[in-house]
Order: sequence, then structure tokens, then C-alpha cells
Amino acid sequence: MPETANPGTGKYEVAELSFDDFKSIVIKDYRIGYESRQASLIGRREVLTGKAKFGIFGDGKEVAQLAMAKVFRKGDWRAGYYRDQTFMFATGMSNLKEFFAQLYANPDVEKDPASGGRQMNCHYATRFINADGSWINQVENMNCSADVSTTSGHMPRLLGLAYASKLYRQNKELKSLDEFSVNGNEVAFGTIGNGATSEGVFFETFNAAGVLQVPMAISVWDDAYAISVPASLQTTKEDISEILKGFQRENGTNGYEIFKVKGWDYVALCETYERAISVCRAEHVPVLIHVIEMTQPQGHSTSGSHERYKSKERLAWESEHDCLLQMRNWMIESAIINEDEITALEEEAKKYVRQCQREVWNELGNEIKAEIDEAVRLIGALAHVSGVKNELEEVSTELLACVDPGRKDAVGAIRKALRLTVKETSNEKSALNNWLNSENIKNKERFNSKLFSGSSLSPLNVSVVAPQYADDAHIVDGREILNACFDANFARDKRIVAFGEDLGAIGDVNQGFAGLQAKYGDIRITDTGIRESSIIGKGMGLAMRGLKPIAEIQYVDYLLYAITVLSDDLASLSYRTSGGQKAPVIVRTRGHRLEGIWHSGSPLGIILGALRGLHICVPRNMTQAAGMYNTLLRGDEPALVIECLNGYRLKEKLPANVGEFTIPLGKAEILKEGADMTVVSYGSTLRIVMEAAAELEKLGINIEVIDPQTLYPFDIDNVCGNSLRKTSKLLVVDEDLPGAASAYILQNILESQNGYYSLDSPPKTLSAKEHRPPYGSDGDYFSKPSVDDVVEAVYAMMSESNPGKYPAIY
Ligand SMILES: Cc1ncc(C[n+]2csc(CCOP(=O)(O)OP(=O)(O)O)c2C)c(N)n1
Ligand SMILES: [Mg+2]
Repeated sequence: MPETANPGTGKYEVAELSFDDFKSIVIKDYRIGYESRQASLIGRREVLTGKAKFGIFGDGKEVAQLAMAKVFRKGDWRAGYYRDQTFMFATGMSNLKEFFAQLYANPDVEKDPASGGRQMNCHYATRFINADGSWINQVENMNCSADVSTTSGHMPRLLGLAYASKLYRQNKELKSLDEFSVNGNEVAFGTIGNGATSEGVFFETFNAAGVLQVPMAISVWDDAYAISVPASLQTTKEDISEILKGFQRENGTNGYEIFKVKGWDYVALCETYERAISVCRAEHVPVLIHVIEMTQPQGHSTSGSHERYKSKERLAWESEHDCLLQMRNWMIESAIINEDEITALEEEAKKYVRQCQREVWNELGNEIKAEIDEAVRLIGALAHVSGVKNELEEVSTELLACVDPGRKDAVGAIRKALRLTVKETSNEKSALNNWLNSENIKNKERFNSKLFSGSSLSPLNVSVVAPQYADDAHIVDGREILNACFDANFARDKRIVAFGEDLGAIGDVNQGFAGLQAKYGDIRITDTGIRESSIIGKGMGLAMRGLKPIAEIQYVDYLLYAITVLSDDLASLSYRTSGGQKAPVIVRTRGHRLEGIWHSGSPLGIILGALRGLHICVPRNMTQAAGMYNTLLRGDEPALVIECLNGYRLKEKLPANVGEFTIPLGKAEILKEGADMTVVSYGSTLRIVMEAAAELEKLGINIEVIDPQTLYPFDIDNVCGNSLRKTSKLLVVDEDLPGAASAYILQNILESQNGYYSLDSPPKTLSAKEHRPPYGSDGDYFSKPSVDDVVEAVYAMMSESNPGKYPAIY
């Protein structure tokens, strides 16, 4: 593929160019745009003929992206969506072969570096970590954070990427981190469809960037539709830049610079991007570039045709205003190229794209064919010696008849052959088993790996340091332990920043950060607006750019306002890039019982269901929480820590090494030994269980109490399962809904740890009621497990197995 006109130099100064230079730049641009269009046309055909599963393409959006690429420099970042192939080609962050490799779901990261075949086509990412988890130099590269398919789901992350430039520019202590930034000169480029600007996170992020004054450049690709829904049903006044005019920066105010430009006007686009990005980069002013009059020559995606919902007039207008056609006409009118030359260029480009597509298809096809051939050979050899020869030959015949076969077909045939010969033994059959085992290992790596970075930098590898206590250790409020822990970590590592609602000036609503803003400055410890999604996105962007953010959500109840960015973006990042990217954000929040429907949440079932890809820490007190922060701040994977809301004023002993001791993740702790029953609980209910344990002793029952400490990973060493060998009875206590996190815990103990083996009575759970807890102490008592409830639940189980010794209470 030809090089881009001016890759990454950020220079497009026509005045300095000779006409010949100018011509050649424009012609190269047109060629990139034209190749991109061909890729869209061929891509769609590949889907419609069954070679790929789904296609969504950037046709009709090419020219604006050529202009945007001219001002995109090394060190800059993109957070965009599925229309951006031309930009990716023009910057060199992707190319045609990678485009097709992703379309065909090639799981080889050498072929599809964005996702290793995991994402739908046109979902982009550059790989910015090495295989060992270390960072690649970001200022020497162009950087693309990994796309998500959810419309506007990338906006919160975009804010964080831009905000990192502000921190690098304003915090002189970060100067030595020169592989991440040069004086904060990096712009974060966002792209979004006109329809997606209707989403809440778009407005949330937009406002936040205006407040923060960060170098964020949002381009809205406006084709007047969002699939079939027209602008009239999406946007007030059908015009996003018109309604955002109130954000325009004025003399003496913060705000945006807002631009509007037509998507088929190459010259205007180049000038607009030049102007917009220079102010954005130099002054850290966010900019909006509203690119209107874009088209969709092939409709939204391969899922349907746009003739269903666009009028004849609209379709005719789109044909006439096709951006490449307009650019072509302008080039001919301006004597940049003549008709014959441009036709020849187009023919050559078509051939080139076709050739790239064929090569990519054949590369993957040949690999798969080799696997199919091997499976056929193995099944054939087995058929020779098997009593079910005919059936086996049928399996081979079916396999050979597959149109566009995949790996699943080869593996499926071998599995079927093994089932057919389940009662036979032979060397030939062993060969099938061996092949399957080795393919299973490879396929696991291809399709199931990298939920976490899994590198040597993982928090699971942080060394364990026990807390130490001086003889005269102070007994302090729990919040003071956290405070001392954060203080020590901020002093130790200048990359750490923390932000959230009320976190800065007052030191968070429970005083964990009290006094720290005064000590470390408001650039490191910062108040934010009420905007949970973009608090998490901010954390993600900062973490991607080498900083160590603690993003605070005031109460776990409000985590739901950020659940989409946490789940879709943060939790899936390592997996969806096949280990090419990481964002080690620590999300700090507080929860479990306190008062009222929205201040007593313990939605661990939701969290466990949505956030695989994060470590989930549920410390029972502030010492454990501090130890977990110490671990996580030394690791490179994202995590959520839920502190106990009712624990900040409870007294704990202050460790002498409060900023150094570590709590290992996934290590359950036995809080009280006992022989009669294993009771597993976490967070705030542990105090209740411990109180109940004392009362149960008086009733002659001795329970063993286990705190898993982290729900993900869960009790790596099978402490719970081993305890059951002694007690044979299991009760799980939590304050989530029935069948939520307690079911997850049961599944882990009974199934993963084989706990069912040791049980002599049915395992039980004791959870909160199905509704949220009403306000007031009575509301708490009648909705969440109380000491009475725990005592009686344990007693009832003991009574059931030995009513003589433990007569029923009721
Ligand atoms: C959160 C979410 N809601 C709905 C969808 C389904 N969807 C995919 S693309 C799309 C339309 C997007 O339109 P627009 O933002 O204008 O971008 P365009 O495709 O027109 O470039 C919709 C509704 C989605 N992917 N994510
Ligand atoms: Mg649109």
C-alpha cells in the first residue's frame, strides 16, 4: 500500500509546497481513499457470499478521515468507532491486509493486531504493550485505543486519554515519563456517529472536557442517519453542533472551539482540521468538528439495505455527494490529475486491494485446510482399524464437503469420531486424542486467553508483605488507616492520581483522603463533577497512558451509572485486544449496609456478572482494604475495591508499614476456626457472622468463619473446600439478593472446589431480601441478614442433622 501523504507530521501547509508536491500529496490521498472504498465494497461482497459473518464499513466517510490523518501525530491517540478505516490506513496504524484479516476473524495477532480475530471488522486498536506486559514507547508511535461496538461507549475513555496530556503538561514531576508524553502535546482524537451523540455518555463526556479544558478533538461523522432512524428523531434541530453552541469558548470563559464542515469538501476539511487541531494541541482547548453531508453508499452494514428507509431523493443526493466522487471532480477541475490518469490509478488500486484480500483469505484458508487434511487423515487411519468404518468415513466425507470450513469443523469431526469409537482402543485412536489435545491448547490460546494481562506484572505476582505492628501501635479510626496508606503510596509513586466526587477538597465523604490534596496538590487529587461513567473512562485513559489512577465512585450504588464503561470497555479490554492493551485502573468505592435504598447496596451479583476482567476485592475492614490497595498499586491489572461503608469509624490497629504491606488476591482467610460448620461471608456481613459465632458457641456450636477477601479471583487455594472436609456443612452469608453473589460462591465451592463431596447436609445461603433495604435501623434489620438470622440459620442446619442435640427453636 502506498504511503500516506504526510504521515503523522501534522504538516499541511499548502503555501510551503510546490504545485507538484501538492499534487502528489492529493493524489496519494485519493488513492488511500479509493483503496479504502474498494475494501468496503469487497468486504461487503465477502459477507454476502458467506466468507465473513458481518461487515460494517467506512464508505462515504473517507475524505474527512484523510484530512484528520494529516494532523494526527506520533504520540497522539484515537478513540473512535467502526467507520474509521480510511483514517487508520492513512496514518499507517492499520492496513488493508489487517482489515481483511479481521473481517475473516483470523485469530493470529500478527495478522489482526487489533483483536486477534476477536472483534467484528473495523474495530481498531494498536498494540501498546509487549508480550511481557511492559509498555511500548507511546511518543514514538501513533496510538489507537481499542474500539467497542457500543455506540458512544468509547467517549468516557476519550476523556481520559485527553486528560492524561493535561496531567503530563501540568505536573512537572511526570517529566521523566518521556515514553508517554512530551509536555502533554498529545491530542486525543475521538470519532462518533451523529446518532450516537444522542447517548448520555456523549453529553456527559462533552461537558466534562469543557470543564477540564483538555486536548480532545471530537469529530462527528454526520450522515443524517443512525441505521434507519433519521436525524429528525435523533437530535434537536437535527444538528448537533448547532445545539452545542452554548459550549463555544468566549472571551474569558472555558469551553470549546466548534467547527462545521462538509464531508465531501477536501480542501475545507484539510483547512478545518489544521485550524482545529492546532488550537487543541497548543492551548488544550477541546474542539468539536461536526462533519456534515456524509453518505453511506452501501447502507449501514451488511445486515440490510438502506433502500428500505431512504427516499429516492435522498439516495440520489447521496450518490451525487459521494465524497470520493466530489474529490475526484475537484482534482480534475483543478488540473491535479486528468481523467485517464485517475482512471488508471483507480484500476491499479482495485487490483491491489483485490490482491490483498485474496492473500489474506488464502493465508487463513491454507492454515485451516492443513488442519482439515490432518483430521481427515487421522479419521481415515482410524477407520481402517475400527468397527465403525462406515460411520467414520461419513464424518470425513462431511468434513471434506464443508464450504469455507473453519477450525471448528476439523475439531468437531475429531470429537465426533472419538464419540463413535468410545468403546474402542487403538494407536490410531490415540493419535486423534493427541491431535485434539494439542489443538485444544492452541484454540484456548486463540479464543479464550487474555482475560487479564497475565504478565509478570500482574497483581497476582506482587510479593506478600505481612503487616507489622509496633508494640505501642495506635488504635485509630479505620479511615485513618486508609488515609495513611494513600499518603504513603502518593509519596512513593508520582504516577498515582485519584479523583472522584468530593474526593479532593474535603478528602472524600468518609475522609480517607483528608488532607492529601493539600499535601500532593489538586493536579493529583482532584474533585470531579457528578459523572460516574466518565470518572471510570478518565481512569481508563490515564491508565492506558502510563499513569496509576484511583477512580472513585462515591457509593457502590452509583457504580451502576458506570457499569457500561466498566463492563464493555474496561473489563473487556485485555480480552478484546488479545492482550495488546491494558488499563490498570483501580476503582475505589464503598458499600454494603448503611442507610436507605441507595446507600446500602451490595450488588455483587451484578458486579460479578458484568466485570470479569477486573479483580473484585471485598475487604472486611480498612486494614485489609489498605493491603489490597498496596497490592493493586504495584500491579498492572484493573480492579474494584468495595470498602465497608459502616467501617470508617470502627477502631483498627495502625500497621507500621501501612503503605507497604500487601494482601494477596484470591487468598481466603480463616477468621475463626471451628468444627461444626463452614460459614463463608465477605465485607460487612463478616462482623455479623463473627458476632453470631460468639452466640453460637454458647449454644454449643462451633463454626468456622472464612473470608475469601476477593470474590474474583475466588479462594485460589481451596480454603473453603478444605474446611468442608472438617465440617461437612456449608452456609454462605451475604447481603446481596438471594441467588446472586451467594450462588456464585456456592458454584465455586461446590463445583470448582469439589465441595459437594464433603457435605452431609444441603448447603444453604443466607442473603438479603429481594427488595432493596428500606431506610432506618428497622429497615436494615428486616431486610438484611442480622446476627439473629445468622444464629438461627446455623442452628436450624445443625438441628436438621441432629434434632436430639439441637431441638428446633420454633
Ligand atoms: C449502545 C448501543 N445501542 C445500539 C447499538 C446498535 N447500533 C449499532 S450502529 C447504530 C447506529 C449508529 O448510528 P450513528 O451513530 O449515526 O453512526 P453511523 O453508523 O451512522 O456512522 C446502532 C443503533 C449499539 N451498537 N450500541
Ligand atoms: Mg449516522
